[in-house]
Amino acid sequence: MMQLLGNAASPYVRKVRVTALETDQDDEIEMIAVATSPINTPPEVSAAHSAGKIPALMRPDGCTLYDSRVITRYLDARAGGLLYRENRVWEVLTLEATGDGILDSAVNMVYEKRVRPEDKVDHGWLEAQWAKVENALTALEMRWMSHLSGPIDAGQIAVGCALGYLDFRHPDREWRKGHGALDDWYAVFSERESMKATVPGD
Ligand SMILES: N[C@@H](CCC(=O)N[C@@H](CS)C(=O)NCC(=O)O)C(=O)O
Repeated sequence: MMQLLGNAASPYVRKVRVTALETDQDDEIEMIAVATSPINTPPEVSAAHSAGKIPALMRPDGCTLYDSRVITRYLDARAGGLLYRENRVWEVLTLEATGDGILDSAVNMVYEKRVRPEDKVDHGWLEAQWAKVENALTALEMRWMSHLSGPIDAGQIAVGCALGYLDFRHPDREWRKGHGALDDWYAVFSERESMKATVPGD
């Protein structure tokens, strides 16, 4: 049995769980629930992941894997390689990086508001992070819609988890406004069993 250090609120962990479900490996992974923040790292997380983050996948037959992109690619390789198809792997990886980029900014915003004392929260910095998210949403609509409407892959999973996280933590930002094509795509993608089984919660 493999063990996944994670929790149900982390969008990076969700990428891994969706991948496990889509590749039919969910019953081989047990999730060990842990809470992390940049200023509070449980010892089991520091022991498993050098940067003290989740997800980390502990395997009985090999080294512990991190970060989410490494774990999703490992699980896919184990299942036959359909989510990172060789003939378009650079597109898949770039789309995955686009989804992860949205997450990096969106997660940073949550930490800025949650971890910093209220009088030290930098609102200019928050807006600059959101501008990165907006820029990525526009790039997805301008360049990636035809790829997104193809067969499921790791890039789509990353984008799906990123949009789900915007709904979860930044509903006030209304990401759908001005991004109708992405909204339509997500309405269909979020109905997948793997997405419905991993809706984030605290
Ligand atoms: N690039 C990493 C990001 C992982 C990450 O930032 N996870 C958050 C939870 S959502 C975390 O553990 N944060 C703790 C910290 O920043 O120290 C990945 O894709 O796995």
